[in-house]
Amino acid sequence: MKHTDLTGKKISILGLGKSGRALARVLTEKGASILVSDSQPDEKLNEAKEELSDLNIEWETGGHTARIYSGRDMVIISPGISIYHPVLQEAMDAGVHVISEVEMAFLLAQAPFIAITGTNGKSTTTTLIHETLLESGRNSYLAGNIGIPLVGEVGKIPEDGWIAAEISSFQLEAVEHFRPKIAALLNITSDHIDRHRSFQGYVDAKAHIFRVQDETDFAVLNADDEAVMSVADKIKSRILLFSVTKPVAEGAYCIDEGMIRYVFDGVEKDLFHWDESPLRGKHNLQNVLAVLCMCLAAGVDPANILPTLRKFKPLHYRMEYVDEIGGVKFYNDSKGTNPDAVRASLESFRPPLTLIAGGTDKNLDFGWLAGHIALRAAHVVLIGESRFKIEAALKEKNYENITVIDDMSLPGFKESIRTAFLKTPEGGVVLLSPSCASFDMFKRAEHRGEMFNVYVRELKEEYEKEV
Ligand code: UMA
Repeated sequence: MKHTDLTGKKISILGLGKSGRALARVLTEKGASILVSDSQPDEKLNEAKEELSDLNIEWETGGHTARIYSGRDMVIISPGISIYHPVLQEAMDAGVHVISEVEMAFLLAQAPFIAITGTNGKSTTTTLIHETLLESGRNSYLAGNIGIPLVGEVGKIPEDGWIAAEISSFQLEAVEHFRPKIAALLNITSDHIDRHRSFQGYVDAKAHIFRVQDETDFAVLNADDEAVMSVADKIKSRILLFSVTKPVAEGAYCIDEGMIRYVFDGVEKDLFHWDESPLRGKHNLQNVLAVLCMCLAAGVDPANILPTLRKFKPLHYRMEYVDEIGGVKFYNDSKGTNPDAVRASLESFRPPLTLIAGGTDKNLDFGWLAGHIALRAAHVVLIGESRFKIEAALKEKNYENITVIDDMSLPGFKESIRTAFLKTPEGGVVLLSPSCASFDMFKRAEHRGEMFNVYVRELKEEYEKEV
């Protein structure tokens, strides 16, 4: 049983996005004395100020100073703040405890966690296990990196429920006791190298999800992914594997997109043929196999998976079909923020396809992706900070069908969509799948997705007036 008495504790909260605001509210209710600190100037924090106006808390804006740790018992960081931030190093040197929002959520939770991480497929898989648990009559609550801070939810979840938690590598940087009953690592490909300093740093952060587990817990691993399997040796919990290429000792597999089978506690069984699922693509099959492993670990009848898949609606801005203009279909994959996500999205279409890509550079290497783009895209429209880096990678592959949009304002984004439309013949597809973060031009990936849909619809109205 965890015991977290926060009464009278002096706690600083860094970052006043969704996580920081949820932390401020929950911890104030628990009797802690709170200082909130954000790097943005006061005038940019009106929304946070208004939302927290009923709380008696101290404020520091325009940067983080020694105030965040002087005389404090603990510092809690939002996911967007790196553990390498100099002020946090100072805090730790001064002996002040620094933890992440997820760690605090774990300490406050009564219910067990099913935690899902990986470079791609996290939101879909977390939503699928959540909906499968509900389908089977269990209590489940969806939260985490999917957009709902865990710390604001865990207090509402009874002991007999499950917390279906999407967990990012950022959230795993400052965890100590975080121990999911079931933890899944779906895949690891290059992403967030700017934050974790190297690919190995990124893999190490992901592996934290298993660190405190013991043999009574479960780890769900993608047997086909080398980087995922590189962490298997250190895992102490019971491992369930999933594979789309080979049978596994314990877990789930499906070879050549045929029959889905599972092996668990000495029982080997066929579940359903992948053809029966409305979801398509190898990446979705992998997500479903991971869900199957999680069902086995949670003691949930896997027969609940197929009815769940049949009701499942694709998530916003993940290969979302937007509209059709003059025989050209528009797809919004604004959440395709790294090379492997874009590869998977490109493979879902046959040419002619025009790709809109680019955004904030996360120090990623686009060389490998450029090869895939050259094979699949008839034209590429490049936007944002990373436009010249992607252009150079494409030119390395002797690919020349490129338009670079230099205007990094919203009208520039609209122009990129119009250009992509003009470059695409009837029967073709325009795909926004940026392979980059969005902060150079937008508030976040959702904002980029929302604006894409708005501009596609405006373009449609303009087009219909003209013809
Ligand atoms: N800030 C500072 N100091 C800094 C940096 C930022 O004070 O050095 C402040 C900013 O001024 C801002 C606040 O921190 O006011 C933002 O905090 P945040 O970036 O942690 O944002 P939240 O709104 O709390 O959202 C976070 C996750 N954001 C990130 O990981 C960047 C959300 O994931 C998550 O949904 C939410 O918590 C709830 O758990 C978003 C994301 O982009 C979707 N995740 C990455 C991804 O999926 O690739 C990991």
